[in-house]
Amino acid sequence: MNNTNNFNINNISNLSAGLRNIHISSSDHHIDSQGNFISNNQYQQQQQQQQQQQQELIPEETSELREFFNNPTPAEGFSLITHRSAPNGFKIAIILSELNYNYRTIHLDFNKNDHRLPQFLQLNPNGRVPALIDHTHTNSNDNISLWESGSIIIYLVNKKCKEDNNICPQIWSNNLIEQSQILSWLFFQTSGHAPMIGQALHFRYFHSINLPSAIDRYTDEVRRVYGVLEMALSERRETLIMELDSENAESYSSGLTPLSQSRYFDSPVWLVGDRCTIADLCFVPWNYVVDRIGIDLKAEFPEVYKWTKRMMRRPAVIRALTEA
Ligand SMILES: N[C@@H](CCC(=O)N[C@@H](CS)C(=O)NCC(=O)O)C(=O)O
Repeated sequence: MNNTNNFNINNISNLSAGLRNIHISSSDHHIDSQGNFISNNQYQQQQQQQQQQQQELIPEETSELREFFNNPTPAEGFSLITHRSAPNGFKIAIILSELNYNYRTIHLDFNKNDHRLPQFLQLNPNGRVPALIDHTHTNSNDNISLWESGSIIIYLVNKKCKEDNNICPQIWSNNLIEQSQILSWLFFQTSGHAPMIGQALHFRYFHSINLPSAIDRYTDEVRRVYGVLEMALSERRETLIMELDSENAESYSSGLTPLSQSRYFDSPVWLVGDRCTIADLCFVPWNYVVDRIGIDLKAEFPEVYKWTKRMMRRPAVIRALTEA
């Protein structure tokens, strides 16, 4: 593991590589897929042509997803339908991997309109990734299909809990209060964190015209969200230091000694309880790409940075980010 600012880990590049292929726009020019500068007008014409081409499904087109639907092989475990650069798909890969579930990944190709295939829309009426198929239901011939990353995560941890005679996996809880706290962060991630980064990326790299006010609005909102996380993690840090470093507690609370001098300043802290849960893990893939919208976690949100780095060292997370 490399300790650099942007969490470089050998081969954890599917996500980043996908995002790095996007076209970078500025006020009066764009860069096309061959790396040439083109004007706004040319860019808009290209976009219109692409959109027209995408209106129709091309039946003879081949793709991983079409292959998957056309030749259903006897499946075991789970099938995760995602995209090579979709952070929401990596979220599910991380949880599957943390729970030691077997899964295979099918990559959908938006350029081939895979997301409009009727078979895919049956799995996910929203036509987005991820979608997950659970092939493990022995008492039913039907595979269970799931969509919406938050809902899929809750399904997986509850399923594991049931399989293990109601012993919950470490990343979940069977305590109602803790569950509700975990779910608050999970819902916050899916409704307030991911979509804002998605919009910031869109207006920065994909939108047909340059709209600085939209870029600023979404980037500022992402910063606000990271402020919420930074505050929560800093509070956990303070509580941890006051508890474990009790002989110096007075000096810390009077401000004589900065908390950063505590030997517990780099100890793990988590959003809920004293262990890593789905509340924390769901943020990882998005934290990994946020530098693309000009946010430097290390400099601006140091607790978020330490927390993310710690999660990215987990073997299950490394497996998911390199294999999914
Ligand atoms: N709320 C959904 C969001 C799904 C979503 O928007 N996924 C992105 C990839 S991370 C996608 O499919 N984007 C394609 C598009 O917007 O056309 C979830 O959490 O599953």
